[in-house]
Amino acid sequence: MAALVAAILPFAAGAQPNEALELKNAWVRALPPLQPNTSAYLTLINRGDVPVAIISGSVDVAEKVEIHRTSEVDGLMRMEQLEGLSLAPGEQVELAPGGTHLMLLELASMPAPGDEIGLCLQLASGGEVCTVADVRKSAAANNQHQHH
Ligand SMILES: [Cu+2]
Repeated sequence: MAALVAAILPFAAGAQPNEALELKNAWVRALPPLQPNTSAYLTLINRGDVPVAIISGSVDVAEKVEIHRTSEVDGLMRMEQLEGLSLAPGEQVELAPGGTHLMLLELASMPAPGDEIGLCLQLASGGEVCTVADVRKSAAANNQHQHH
């Protein structure tokens, strides 16, 4: 086993791949307080020169984070869990309502609008990228006022 590891290691000694995932505009949807789960959205940009694979996420307010995709099947909106998300160098992916999102499961308590939540994504490379997500009721920051 030791010989095998030694044989593989020098392979990594060449040009260091530059892995750089940028997280932007992260927000968490505030739902009624008794809901056990909610969702988080953000923009992912691969600023590096190698592909980036996201394999999981974590937040301090929920037991579990899953990567979900919403799609319409026979006129019904359904959520499907994804194994992960991959971004090619330069690629940008929007996680937004009605599409791909992060599902925050088994919340300790529902976050309130105005809260800030630390959100991290774990990468297949072993790295981790973190950001701060704002808590809001809806996608548009300038659309906070509900009509009566
Ligand atoms: Cu979901």
